[in-house]
Amino acid sequence: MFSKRARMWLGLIAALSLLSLASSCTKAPEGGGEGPGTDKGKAYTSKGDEGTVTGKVAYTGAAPEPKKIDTSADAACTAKSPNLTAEEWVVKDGKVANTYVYIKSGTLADGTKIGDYSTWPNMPTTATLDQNGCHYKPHVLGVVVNEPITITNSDPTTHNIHFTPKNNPDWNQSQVNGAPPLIHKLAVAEVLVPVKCNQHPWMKSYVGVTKHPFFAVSGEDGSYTIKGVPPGKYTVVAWHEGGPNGSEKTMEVTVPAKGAATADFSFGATALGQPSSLPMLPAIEFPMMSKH
Ligand SMILES: [Cu+2]
Repeated sequence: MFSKRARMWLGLIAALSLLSLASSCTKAPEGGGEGPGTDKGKAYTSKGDEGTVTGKVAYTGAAPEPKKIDTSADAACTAKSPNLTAEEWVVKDGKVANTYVYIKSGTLADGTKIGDYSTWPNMPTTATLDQNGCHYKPHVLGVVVNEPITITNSDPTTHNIHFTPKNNPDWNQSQVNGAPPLIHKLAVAEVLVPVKCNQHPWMKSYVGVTKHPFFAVSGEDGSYTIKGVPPGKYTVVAWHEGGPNGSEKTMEVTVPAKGAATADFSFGATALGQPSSLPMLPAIEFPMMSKH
């Protein structure tokens, strides 16, 4: 009888240990490739006290004039977009559109890091990149890792969309007039991925890829809002294209419970926000720069 009870206990212990093993295995799904939020990391549960980061992006000084694009290489482009201009700087009344603003890092009020999490409430599930009038709409797009980007061709011509990332695989696909949409996903966080068109060298777009949904792109009035941010202290970065890697401004903010933090940025001559730290290279690295 005793041995029967002992065997029962042994069986129970074995079953319990198997159960705990199984649950610990399902806690952290590996692989990070099946869809948004499957990357390794914790899931954030809303506490109902989330706030926002909001602000405006300005241009100080005289904004560069938009350059006219010569579309004569493709008559279909010229016909549809006779007055196409470069979107490197879209400035209206001193406010800058197309600036990608995101939370780069930070610590939540409970001491955890924003990078500890890979699943957040309200992760975006779909984004669209349209080729329309021989330019990309939108010009700057934010997505989360593995979010499907639907690429459409609204033009009576062939485009060849070409993602040129550093951390993700290179990807380029031809899309003829009337072809069904293409779907592309980026599995690794990267700010930002340049996108070009192999048919039309002037076509450019930038896609920011993050593990969290805390990003926004400034509108024509320069404003942006990042919602659902847990209370905490964060480094907010405003990225704007230009040069080989774009230019960044950073700012530290504190998001209060159910409150808003303001982070205004400016580009141009005198700028708000700290320029991101550039490595000080010794002069010997650039002998051609020394004066003779
Ligand atoms: Cu094109």
